[in-house]
Order: sequence, then C-alpha cells, then structure tokens
Amino acid sequence: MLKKDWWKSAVIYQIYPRSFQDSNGDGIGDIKGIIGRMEYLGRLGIGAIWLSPVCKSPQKDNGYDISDYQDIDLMFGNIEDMENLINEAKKYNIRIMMDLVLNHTSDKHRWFEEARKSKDNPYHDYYIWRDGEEGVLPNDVKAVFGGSAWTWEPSLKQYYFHQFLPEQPDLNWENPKVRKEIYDMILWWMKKGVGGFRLDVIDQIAKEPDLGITINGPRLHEYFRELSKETFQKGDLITVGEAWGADIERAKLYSNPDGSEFSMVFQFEHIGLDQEEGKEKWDVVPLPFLKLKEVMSHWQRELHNCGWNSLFWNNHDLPRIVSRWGNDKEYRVESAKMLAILLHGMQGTPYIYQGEELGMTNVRYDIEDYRDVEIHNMYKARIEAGYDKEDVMNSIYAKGRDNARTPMQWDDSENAGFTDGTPWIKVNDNYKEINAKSQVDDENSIFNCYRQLIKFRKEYPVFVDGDFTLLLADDENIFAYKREYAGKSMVVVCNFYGQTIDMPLTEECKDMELLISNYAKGDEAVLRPYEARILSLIHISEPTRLGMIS
Ligand code: TEU
Ligand code: CA
Repeated sequence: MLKKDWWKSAVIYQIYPRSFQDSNGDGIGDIKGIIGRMEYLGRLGIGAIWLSPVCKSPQKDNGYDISDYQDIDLMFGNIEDMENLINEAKKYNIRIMMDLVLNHTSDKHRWFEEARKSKDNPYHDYYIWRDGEEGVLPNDVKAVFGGSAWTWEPSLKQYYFHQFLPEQPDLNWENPKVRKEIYDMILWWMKKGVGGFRLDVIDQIAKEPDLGITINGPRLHEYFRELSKETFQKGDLITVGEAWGADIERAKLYSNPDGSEFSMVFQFEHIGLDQEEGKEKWDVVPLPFLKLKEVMSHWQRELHNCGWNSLFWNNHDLPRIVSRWGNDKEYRVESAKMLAILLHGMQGTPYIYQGEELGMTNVRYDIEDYRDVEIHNMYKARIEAGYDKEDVMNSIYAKGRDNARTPMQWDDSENAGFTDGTPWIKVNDNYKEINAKSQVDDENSIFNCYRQLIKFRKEYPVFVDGDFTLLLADDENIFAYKREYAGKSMVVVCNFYGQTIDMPLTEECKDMELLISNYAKGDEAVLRPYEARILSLIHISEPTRLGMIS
C-alpha cells in the first residue's frame, strides 16, 4: 500500500455538528463542543472526521444550503474555532474533512442574490434559468423534497432550477466562472489545513434539466477530473463523492486508483434495498436479506484492485441501522456489534455515524417534535392525499432523517450531557441506558467493539487488502465471507437474525483463532442470536489478544 493511501486503513467518523455537543447552552451543537470531545474520538481510534456543513447558512436544510462557503455559521462558531478544531484534531492524528455542497447554494448566497437582480447581471449565469410564463412549468422534473424543481422569479419572468428546496438553487456547472470560483474556495480551505472533503450529491452537478437528466449527466466525469486536478491533487487529501446514482462501472471512475477523480465513492445500492423499485422511500418494505448479501459481495469483488468503496450503514439522512436491520430491543447490543463486525471485515473505508458506536436507536416522536423539512413536507402531502395518519407516522418512525439527528447521548444527566439549554430537537428518551459514559470503560460495550475493529484494520493488512469470497450464498440467516491476502486468511460469520442456528462453517474454520466476537465463549457449533465472529489464521500479537472482546 502506498503511503498516500493512508485512508485505506483508516476509519472515518461522521459528525453532525448541530447534534454532537453544545458548548454554550443555546441548544445547538457547535465547533467548540466538538473540540471538547476530541479525547473521546481519539480513544475510538478514528483517522478522520467528516464534518457535516458548518459554513454560513440560513439552515433551511440544516446547513446543506450554504450562503457563504468561506465563513462559519455563527451558530457553530467562527473561522478561528475551525482552525482550532483542525489543530486539536491533528494532535490525535485525526484529519478534518469538510462537507462540500457544490450542487447548489442557498438562495441567500451573494451569487444568487445578484443573479436574480437582472438577466444581464454577471452572476445570472451562475444558476439555471428558463424563460416562461407564470404557472406554466418548463417541465415536470420534481424536487427531492417534494414539489416542482422549478420556481418562478416574477421580477425576471423566469424559472430557476433546484433539485432540492426552492431555497437551494442549483449551480450552473457549465459556466467555467462557477467552476473557477469553486476551485478557489476549495484551495482556500486546503490552505487552512483541511484534510479532505466529502462531496454532497456530486452525481447531480452535471444536470441537463431540459432533458430531465438530474443524475449522471454527460459531463459529470469531465467535471470531476477538472475539479480534482485544479484542487485535490495539489495536496494530500482524502475525498469521497456521495453518489446515489453510481453503478459499479461509474464507481470505478470515481475511485480510479490513478487519483484522477476522488479517493473513494460513497454509493447506496445496499441502502437502496430498503426501498422497493418504483416506490417512494416512505413505503416500508421488508429487508431482502439474500439480495443484501449479493449486492454487498458484488461491490466487494468488482472494486477489488480497481476502485475503493466506502463501507457504511448510517449517515445523517438514514435511520439508525440497529433499528432497521438489527434488533433495537432484546438484542440491541448483540445486533449492533454484529452489524459493526460484518461491515468492518470488508474491503473499503468504514464510516461510523455519531452514536452508531453506542448503538443509538430510532425515535418515535409526535409530528410537531420533528424538525426535518423533508418529514414535514411528506407528512403534509400524504395527509392531504388521504393517507392514514398512523401509516404516515410509521413511515417516519422507520425512515425519517431525524432518527439520525437526535442529540448525541453522552451520559445519563439531563439532556444526555448534550446541552445545558433546550436542545433544538428532543433527546431520545433512552439516554439513561444508552450513553457514552457507560460504555467507554466497559470492555464489552459496543463502543469498545468498534474500537477493537478500528485497531484491527490498522494492524492486519488482510482487512485492507484481502480479496473477498462470499460463503453460504444461499443461507437465509447467515452472512459469511472469507478474506485472503498474502497467504493469510480470515472468515467473518454473522447470524443476521434472532434465533440460535447451527454454525455450518466449522470445517472451514477448524484451525482458526477467534479474533473478535459479540458473545462470551460458548458452543462453537451454534450461532446464537445475532452472533458474529471473525476467525483467522493471522498470528495474533499479544497486545491484541489482551484487548480482545469476548
Ligand atoms: O443528500 C442527498 C440526497 O438526495 C438524499 O440523501 C436525500 O437527502 C434523502 O434521500 C432524502 O430522503 C445530501 C445530504 O446528505 C442531505 O442531507 C441534503 O439534504 C441533500 O444532499 C441536499 O444537499
Ligand atoms: Ca451552541
């Protein structure tokens, strides 16, 4: 492995700043709060933090609507706080990755305020406009958060294009001036010592609105290569492109080992299984387990040696995995660890979303306690369309983005140690049981399971470089696979469900040592509910053995 590929053995931790740690009692997490929790993150052993947006923003979409890329929102702190964060993190060998929202800006960005002044304003072409008539939409392209993707600007008698909220107008990437402004801004952050970038909905920048093309537009990879050359390649950065629309062939371009685009791709095919073809995300369907195995294995095999994947179950847009595909009741701890072990044994760079390392769960709030604009837009639309209120609420419980956005649960004090004030969104009321304080010193905790997995990835090349073979492809309960590298091999076996079953791989694992498991030693010939094991022929060094979780 080349030294520049340090991120292949690192684990990335995503922080959603407004929900991580408040430092001044206003109920909103902030940068100083993150600095105060650096020791916790250092202890976990992560290599980088992906920080959801902290730039200046009217917060219509919690910071994914940026009004100034080169300033920090007052709510989170200021530029000096950001510089302190970068330097503090460095002490723990942690890099800060910023979230670059380049598909759109806020409608309060100076560029858009200029752009909407007149058709010949120099900034007009920074956005996408179509002449028209009020009430007659240019076409029927829909916005992700509901409604049309076109909004009427009366003073110009034009529509502008937005794939998300009307307050998030899409940038016109065809305009070289836009691209140049973006590169200058990125170089400015690089000079400040930022260690990398996560690129928000980057597969949507090359749109062709008239043709109804929003994702994977014709010039997409041309833009990526220019962006990478003009910015990222001038430093030692880790970059990851968010791409709901990337299939394997495209993903190989995103993460081309020649470094021409990004370090890695963040694709969602496994997550997409939680949604039925042709239906909306809100229509809840059962997990197609065999399909999950097939999809994840396919990516493992196909990107081996020709690309690099992100490994994740969660982010700030997704429900808590232990509540979706684990069991957040009697087997919460076991299933949270199983999901962690399953993922961290694969090839790619793992991502942990804040609280995942504690087994934080989904919530069930009254509608007025939710904060996400997407939830409220959907609720309104479905109630108006005559849906049953109970069904609508069940969709929100299962899929709502606020499941991931409740405050981080630090301890069992009021508001879970997140804030001294009133939190911007309610704390999950299970915080007395589920919190960091009760887990960091408990060697059997979910936190320490993650810590151990992160350590393995740094110690054993087979985790990073090994090839992948799916075992027991047709087994309806077990997800098992083998990794091999330079004569060393390991087997990962996970019981994905809540019944005790036979362990069919005893022969395969005969001479192997247990590296990690989520249960105390028991009958090797069975797998208990959600039991997971990593077995290996790696020669385990003494310190690792001591740190082993049983
Ligand atoms: O999300 C991209 C996106 O389209 C989805 O994740 C979407 O938010 C989700 O499917 C809705 O159910 C990115 C960010 O991660 C998200 O938080 C932002 O809202 C969005 O872009 C716009 O910037
Ligand atoms: Ca605050």
